[in-house]
Amino acid sequence: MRAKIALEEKGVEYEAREEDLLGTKSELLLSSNPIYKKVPVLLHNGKAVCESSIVVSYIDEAWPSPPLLPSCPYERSQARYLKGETVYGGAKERHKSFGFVDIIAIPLASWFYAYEQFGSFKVEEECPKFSAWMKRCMERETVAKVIPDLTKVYEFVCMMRKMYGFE
Ligand SMILES: N[C@@H](CCC(=O)N[C@@H](CS)C(=O)NCC(=O)O)C(=O)O
Repeated sequence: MRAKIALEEKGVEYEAREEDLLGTKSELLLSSNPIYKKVPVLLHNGKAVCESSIVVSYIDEAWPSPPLLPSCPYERSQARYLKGETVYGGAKERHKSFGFVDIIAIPLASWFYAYEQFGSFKVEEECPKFSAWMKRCMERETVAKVIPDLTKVYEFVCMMRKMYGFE
């Protein structure tokens, strides 16, 4: 999702190949990411780029416009720091426009509807600012195009719960 949103933001055309992560992984995935054997992998000019945040950085450098990271080195460092640290807390307070931190964080939010169903809580009530940020991002065309239907994510979680014997 991170890689796809970044490509959408840049207006780059791409071909997406899905992997059956519960079944047999393709030869292409195994040869492109032989160490971790995980998605996503971005294939560009015959070379493989692995690890989602590295893929997003690569996309930002390979297609510089519009930039996903601020031009000021300090602001860039903060965006990279927030990616791993307080993504949910302060990201939107600091960064006014949609960019790197949002792309890293918003796919995680696609799980929240499912968490609400099982956790008896509402993100909107517990974290109103986070919830407002989530809604704004979800309404963005590039995000809406990529993020799956939240009820499908919920169904997936139900399936996983059954598979791992939580029900
Ligand atoms: N830190 C990695 C995590 C990648 C990852 O966990 N990918 C999962 C799907 S979301 C995967 O390929 N799982 C298959 C497996 O672990 O065998 C990233 O952000 O790219």
